[in-house]
Amino acid sequence: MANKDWKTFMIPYEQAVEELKVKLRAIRTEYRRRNDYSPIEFITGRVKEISSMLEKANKFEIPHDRLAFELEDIAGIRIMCQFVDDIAMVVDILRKRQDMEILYEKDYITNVKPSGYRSYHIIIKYPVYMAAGSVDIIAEIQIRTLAMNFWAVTEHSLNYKYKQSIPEHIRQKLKFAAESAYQLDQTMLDIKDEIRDAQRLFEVKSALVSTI
Ligand code: 0O2
Repeated sequence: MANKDWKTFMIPYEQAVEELKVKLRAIRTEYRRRNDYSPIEFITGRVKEISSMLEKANKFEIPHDRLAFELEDIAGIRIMCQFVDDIAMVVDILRKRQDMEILYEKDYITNVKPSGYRSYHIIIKYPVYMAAGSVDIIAEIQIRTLAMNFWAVTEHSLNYKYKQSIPEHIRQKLKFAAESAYQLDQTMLDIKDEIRDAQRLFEVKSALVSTI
């Protein structure tokens, strides 16, 4: 397929990512407007680079006409939460939605990956309304804490640097760091109520200052 055709192939994925970011950010806005605690801290989204999509297709010998079915993260959304138990709240919110169908879920928090990776993945089917009609696309939503995200983003960049072959001594450090991030999440969970009270007070103070 020519580069121009790949760009056309990506249009519904780009639209899906934009729509999902708006819709999911609206959940956070709603909680905030009601002065309630939001289980969503922030959201990012991206479409896979055409080059890395083709690299993955090559690696797993996926024919190009099967990519839309077999590559589930061409459209990817990441939801970051402050606390581990926020993840279950976000999953519940997503399970109730009518605008997407959950195909399956992967719990890499209970089933930690050998690398140390923790995250909750939901694979969805999402309809995108294009000029010619609707197209169902597959997208991946990753839900994780800020600590899990810090670890994953760092490990991802090291994997990129070392072309997927991170030296053993660094790999060991990363595993240790993953456990430290997990411990941090557990400790923060223990004092969640204290932290939430403090954040509420801080928000009231900031609002007062901004009106002066
Ligand atoms: P990118 O650049 O983020 O798009 P498999 O790898 O075959 O076991 P599968 O089906 O490809 O599994 O998907 P998986 O592992 O459920 O989820 C794939 C995505 O999850 C990855 O996409 C990463 O975003 C993230 N992920 C999974 N494992 C790890 C890990 O060990 N470290 C980090 N940092 N991220 C991970 P891509 O395409 O690999 O990368």
